[in-house]
Amino acid sequence: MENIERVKRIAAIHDISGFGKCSLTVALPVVSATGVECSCIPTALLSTHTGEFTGWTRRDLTDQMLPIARHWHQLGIRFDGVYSGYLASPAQERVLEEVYDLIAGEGTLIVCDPAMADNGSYYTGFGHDMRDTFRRLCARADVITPNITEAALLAGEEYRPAPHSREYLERIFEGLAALGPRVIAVTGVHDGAGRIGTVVLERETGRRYAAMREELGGVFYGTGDIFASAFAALLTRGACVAKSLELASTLVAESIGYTYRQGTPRRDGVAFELALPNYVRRVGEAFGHGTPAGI
Ligand code: PXL
Repeated sequence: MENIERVKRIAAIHDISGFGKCSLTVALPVVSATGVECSCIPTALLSTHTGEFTGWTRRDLTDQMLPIARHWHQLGIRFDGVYSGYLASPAQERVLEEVYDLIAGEGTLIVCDPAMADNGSYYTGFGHDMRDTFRRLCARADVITPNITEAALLAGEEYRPAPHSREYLERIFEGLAALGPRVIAVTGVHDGAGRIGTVVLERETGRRYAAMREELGGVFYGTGDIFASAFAALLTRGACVAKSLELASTLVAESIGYTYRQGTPRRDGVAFELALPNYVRRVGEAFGHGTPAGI
């Protein structure tokens, strides 16, 4: 037998929005494209995401989450990563805690994307109780990936539109670090020089990393989910924080680039499908194409 890398496995816990390319419809392809297996526990089923669409259908799947996790536990399935995002309600916090107890062992990377707000406001149907829920869930996570609105809410800071000063970011990172995660990635940061991107604090080393690119203006739906899916999968597969940030950010930037040039409606999501081939190639190079000599 050839000595090749074992395929790592992630449990993605998100809603499935049938149209609009976010949450599970993004996590499944992006995690797979990273060379990581993606199992999923849907938190809710919607016809579309809730941003800029009206009239969407929605079914809360809280009652399915624990039975799924119990079945996996009975089967002895092990997970290298558990990556959660959009929850149907604050009541899913307790369910998620139990899911962690059932499927996350020692060495399982817990990634929490506190998907609850953007551009200074909560998503439809959410309020401060969701912020309190995510504060507790982020305390249990190794890695968190809030956007700047979510980061300000979690850190107890006021939301400020762009640009984001160094001193404002410092206060936000301090507040998030107090919650306890090892790696904090804040997306949607504007540097005041026409650039937008992600700033990461790795607490063990105190190192900060930033991936900033020219801003194209406006809102691109689903980009936070693309970033978090790639970042979670790269870290779970074993890449370092710097490489994970670089690869995940490039995937997001290229997806936005294709969408911008195509001029498709923003609410429909970004054309990440066109950016995936390059992403897969870069991931392959980074990991030595599955040989044990990767990063
Ligand atoms: O992309 C985050 C997200 C996920 N799921 C649902 C959403 C949103 C953002 O609006 O509405 C259902």
